[in-house]
Amino acid sequence: MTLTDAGSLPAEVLAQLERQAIELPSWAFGNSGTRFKVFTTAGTPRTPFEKVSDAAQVNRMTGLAPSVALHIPWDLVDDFGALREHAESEGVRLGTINSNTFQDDVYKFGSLTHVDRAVRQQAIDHHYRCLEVMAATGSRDLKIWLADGSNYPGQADLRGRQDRLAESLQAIYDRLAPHQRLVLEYKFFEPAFYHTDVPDWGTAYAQVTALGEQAVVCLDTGHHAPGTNIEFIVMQLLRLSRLGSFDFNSRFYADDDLIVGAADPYQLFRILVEVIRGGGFNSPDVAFMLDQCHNVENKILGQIRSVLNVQEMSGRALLLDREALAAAEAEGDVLTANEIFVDAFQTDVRPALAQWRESRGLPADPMRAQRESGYQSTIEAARVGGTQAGWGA
Ligand code: RM4
Ligand code: MN
Repeated sequence: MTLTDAGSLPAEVLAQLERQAIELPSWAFGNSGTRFKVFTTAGTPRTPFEKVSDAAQVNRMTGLAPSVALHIPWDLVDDFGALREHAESEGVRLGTINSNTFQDDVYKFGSLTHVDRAVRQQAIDHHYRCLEVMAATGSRDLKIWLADGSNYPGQADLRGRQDRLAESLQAIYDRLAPHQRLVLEYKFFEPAFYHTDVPDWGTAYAQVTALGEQAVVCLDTGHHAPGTNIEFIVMQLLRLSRLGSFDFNSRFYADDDLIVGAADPYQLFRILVEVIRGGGFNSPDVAFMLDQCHNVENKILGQIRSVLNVQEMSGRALLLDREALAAAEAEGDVLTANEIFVDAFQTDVRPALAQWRESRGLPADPMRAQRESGYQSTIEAARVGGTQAGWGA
């Protein structure tokens, strides 16, 4: 089915889509790559200010991306108040602060889990610094992803590391302001190849529940073993009131950080169905974020494509006829239930969304509008001498 005009999308679906907000990662606008090569691109931001400007351009084209996540220390600036004002002047705000304890030599054998108390304290102090940044930026969420792990059996005491992790996280948690949250992100492997200290949702859940109500889990869609039923995890974390945020991206093999919805649109649909089912859609408790790297494609267009993919798939998921589905489920009518589910997934909402965007003063086709805007040629001329931001900076 193709919904050709905005009127064919139910008003309650449009009302939900109107409130949708997807946070962009500052690092998506810097050059990134693989361990083989980081290709440079013309117009790459030279400063966090320019990354924020590029993110604001995505929001201007789509109306979907009102905030930008920062990575510390990649996005350290002398004056975060000035960065905040810059963001506001561009019509966006600063969002989640992501800590980085994976690039200093001292963290070779771990950070918050390290055997050496002094190294653990250094990692804890980095998070205290992030909390200071959050006070200046007005951010609510401190997101922690750890590279901690080991490469060889016997290299590390798994239990000891888990106990130290709990202690370190508690030290950070205890400094949160009442409105702030600690968001713990899991990932099954990489850079460590034998064990990872926060490898799965269960470990993240166990750690955050021990901390208290202000600690929640981040689900990065690229951080599972192939074949994992991610929507089941979404359901479970929502059921347990601990799903704090998403890092959306897609993958074919490992943590590929490709454009969300590019590798498996049906999986994205299934995830969004569970988010809606569990009350996480447009909920302040569940932050929608992208965590992607555009190694070979244009970065601003890559981000526009990404938020549009999430919007389109949200529209389809909101169309799911839940009453009919519940009836078919109750009757044990397997094939009718599956047809109802697949019907929603197969509904093309793109023409209807284009018309709806236009009715709200947004470009009907944000990709085309960006290509025709002249923004890219302007930044390419203005940012000569731009260096790599983020990875390998
Ligand atoms: C990690 C994780 C984090 C991100 C870093 C750059 O794999 O996904 O969310 O901040 O990469
Ligand atoms: Mn992530």
